[in-house]
Amino acid sequence: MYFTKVPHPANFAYPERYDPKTGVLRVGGRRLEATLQAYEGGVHRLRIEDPELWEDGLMLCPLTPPPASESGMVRVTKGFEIEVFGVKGEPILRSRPGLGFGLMGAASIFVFARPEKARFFGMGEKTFGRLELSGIRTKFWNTDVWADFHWMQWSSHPSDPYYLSVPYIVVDCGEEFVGLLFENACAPFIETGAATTIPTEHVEPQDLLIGAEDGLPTLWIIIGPTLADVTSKLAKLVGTTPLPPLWALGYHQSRWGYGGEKDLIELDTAFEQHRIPCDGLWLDIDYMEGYRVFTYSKKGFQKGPEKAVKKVSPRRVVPILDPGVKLEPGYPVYDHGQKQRIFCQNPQGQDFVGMVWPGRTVFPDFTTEKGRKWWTGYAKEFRAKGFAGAWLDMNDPATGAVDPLAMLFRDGRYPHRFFHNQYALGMQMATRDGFLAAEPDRRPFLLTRSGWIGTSRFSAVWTGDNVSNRFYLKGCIPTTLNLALSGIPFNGPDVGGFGDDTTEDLMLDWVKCCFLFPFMRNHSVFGSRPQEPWRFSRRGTKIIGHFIRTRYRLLPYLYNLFIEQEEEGHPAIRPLLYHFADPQAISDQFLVGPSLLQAPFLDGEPSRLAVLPGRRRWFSFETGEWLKPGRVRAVADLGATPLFVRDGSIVPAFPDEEERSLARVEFHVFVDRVDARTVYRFDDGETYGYRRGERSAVEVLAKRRKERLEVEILSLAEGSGPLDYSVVIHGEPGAVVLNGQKVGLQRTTVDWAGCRVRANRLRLSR
Ligand code: MIG
Repeated sequence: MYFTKVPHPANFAYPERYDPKTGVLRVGGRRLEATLQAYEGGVHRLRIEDPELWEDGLMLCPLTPPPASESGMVRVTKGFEIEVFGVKGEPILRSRPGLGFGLMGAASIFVFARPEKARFFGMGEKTFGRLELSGIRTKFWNTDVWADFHWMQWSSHPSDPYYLSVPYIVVDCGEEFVGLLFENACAPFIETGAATTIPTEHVEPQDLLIGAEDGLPTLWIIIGPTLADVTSKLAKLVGTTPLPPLWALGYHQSRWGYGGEKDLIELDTAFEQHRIPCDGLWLDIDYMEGYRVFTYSKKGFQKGPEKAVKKVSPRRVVPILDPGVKLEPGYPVYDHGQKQRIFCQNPQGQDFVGMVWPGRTVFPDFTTEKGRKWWTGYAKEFRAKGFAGAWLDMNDPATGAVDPLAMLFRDGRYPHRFFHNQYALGMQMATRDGFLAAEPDRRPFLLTRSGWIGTSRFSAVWTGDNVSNRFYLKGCIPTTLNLALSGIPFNGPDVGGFGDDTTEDLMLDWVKCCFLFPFMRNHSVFGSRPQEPWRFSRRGTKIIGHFIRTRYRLLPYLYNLFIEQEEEGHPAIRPLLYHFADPQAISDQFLVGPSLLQAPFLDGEPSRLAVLPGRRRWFSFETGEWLKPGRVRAVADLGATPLFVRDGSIVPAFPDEEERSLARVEFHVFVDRVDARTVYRFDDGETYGYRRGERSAVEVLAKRRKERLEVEILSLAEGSGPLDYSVVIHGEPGAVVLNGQKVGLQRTTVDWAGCRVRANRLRLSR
């Protein structure tokens, strides 16, 4: 498998004839059939079929398009050129003339002329270090980065491809956006204008190429007026992320080396002592007996894992699960799988063998129903031990130094390339089923390393093995943002860095960068400098603790963003471009929901510029002032970070970081010149009750009327009971009226960014 080379368009044959009425398309002497289907809201599917060449139905997780529609915004001309029209009826993207679709053996390609001034985003999980993705040639092939690339490469340079693949690109065509999702798992590739990585004297046309080595070419085309619109439609198509349990949005502590009860208790005690909240305690491979999946080390758990889990409750324990099964007759999991013939085979019809942690290893075939069911049974038992989550590692699949191409699927009938990228997805599906079988009314929580289109329905994602350095700290923002734009909203990096020793400076910057990321977990490799929050100077520990506590205070806001995500497909973390014009496609700032803006320090610089986008003012949490939009210079401060809130916002927060009931919140009102409205929703944070109507909703309105601020709070639904609230006003209001009654104010201070700012709490007589 070549990672960085893609076929040249000149090696493909292009349409000779096309009959739009029958769909018959002749390319390179073959008779193909093209179907273009439009769906409501600007979603389209273009599919080219030839049953002799490509098999249909090889996707483990089918997509869910909106209802079909008669009228579409995509046209295929007689010469089989694809024309994409914008919402205003203008053509915004079209094939390079004559090159609408190309065929080379079983390989396929779509060649689009790059629209003038086009910008590109998405591409799933990439580490190019920038949000905008012009001039990139990339493949989509899940890799085990540390094993597949040299350390000189991954230690501080982009490695590509990466762990998780989503062959998706969103084209900013100027006024409108087009999302292109290539639903084909056979090593697809995308090129966004001639890449500059390999020197050549020839200037190639700036085309946008999308293709694959093999497999049914299915191209989804999503059109919308804004990035937000296209992203939400993509998310619904691939599947939004089901609302996670509240605890999963908390802080997580992991380290390679945590292996049993003793570690869990030590962590529990230390977090308690330092008064730092932490909901997830993670166990890496040492908790198993000799790295055998679904076993529990006798040394680590003298009284069994159930007891240990109970001891650290209500913190949750999340152990790792590797897909590889030790090849060892006598080990029940192996024997059972062997007997049922659920392992992947090699071309000789034997079980394919890789070399991973337990030594010689065989691999469950998650692409078959039978293989998944088999795994589900074990996952169910695992959940029943009390583990509230599972951490799915090595599902790229990692085979160590063994070439995975000899790993075949479905009784050896399918070459590796058809399912390589879907392997992790199958593991996620099977594990989630097991969790639900054991606890049908608890929302499962899974974290995975690799993944594919549809992973969003089953699992959160961490961005794999990074390194404790500034390259990875800086890169984590664009990586997470582009993942979120690619339909993988619940993701985050190893905070502090996995490989190498972190430093106090780096750790503080990392925590300040990621304390509001969708997923926040501190994880590090064995043998590296320990990096739990208390492993730093007293001041450092205090600062880390402060930002973790702030995350906890803001959980009601984050949780509501995840509710919106499940329903509408908007990710919690967003690039500035999501809501504002952003000509620079800023990679070192981001929005958390519509209201919060962060511009963290990433490079140890003494000061930095932050762009405050849009036309409204922004409240600075460092100074307590309202700032005009535009550029501001922020000065580095060890204990603080630039955090801004948009005028016209209401942010629900917990009254303190120990609170876990979503029925008790403070509404923080940020109204300078713009009125604000929000609907806060809550439920038990744990079960599927919310799908049965057990959810409450409260509408909050805040209007500035001259010197007076009018706040209205109305209950819209009480399926999860009434809300106990208070109100905090930021900025300096004159009088405040709440639900028509004048109310008194009480001075208070609020500290979210490492600085105390003055605020006013309403005196509520209740
Ligand atoms: O070969 O389980 O990315 O987070 O700590 C390494 C040990 C296997 C790779 C994961 C990492 C985890 C490690 N795993």
